[in-house]
Amino acid sequence: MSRAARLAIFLSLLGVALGLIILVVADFLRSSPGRIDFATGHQSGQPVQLHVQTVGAIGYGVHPTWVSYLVQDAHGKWVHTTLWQLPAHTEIDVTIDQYDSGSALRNQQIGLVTGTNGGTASLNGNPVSVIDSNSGNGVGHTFSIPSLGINVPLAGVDPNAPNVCSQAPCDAKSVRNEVKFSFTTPGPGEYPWQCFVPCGLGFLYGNGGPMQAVGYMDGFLQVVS
Ligand SMILES: [Cu+2]
Repeated sequence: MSRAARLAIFLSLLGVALGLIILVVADFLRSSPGRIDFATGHQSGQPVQLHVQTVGAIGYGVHPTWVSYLVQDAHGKWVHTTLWQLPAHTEIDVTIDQYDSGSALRNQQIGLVTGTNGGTASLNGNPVSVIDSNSGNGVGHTFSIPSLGINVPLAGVDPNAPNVCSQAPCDAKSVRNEVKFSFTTPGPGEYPWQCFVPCGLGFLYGNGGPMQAVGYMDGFLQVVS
């Protein structure tokens, strides 16, 4: 092989490698979630209304089949992020619209509601302190902030309902469970939150993919003074 031919092969391989690197970086930048700011302009002493939803498949973006959380911004728009900036020492009134089906929990402990104001949550208007995932439609996800001792199990919807949501953002036309609770933010800091149900279908023990990805089943409360 001539020197020119070898050089041509080398350069074309280099081109392919550079192209792949650019694709990976672009994919990373595109998938990096933004942040919703609930702290700026917040009136001291007023509770913050935090409205989130969980979906069985986000339906768009780089991982359309992944389970995910979404959050509603101040203008009512559903945003695909799990990074929330919140004011310190403030009551956060959370509403979670859970649109995903569920299963029996591997660990019954995470069927308990813990760490919320009053130690309780409401499920479709009824107070609950524990969900028995071995009956009904099981538990689909949890909303848990381990460093604050907060855990709220989210009961699954009937997977055979005629109106199961298949594309986010979901709305009241789809079958859902409405979970409400309040908690109080501590002082400033970064507090990781996550789901503890191994809901990453298709990944080892269900714990990969969306379970390990900020923006899907993990996030941060960025509490500011
Ligand atoms: Cu989950």
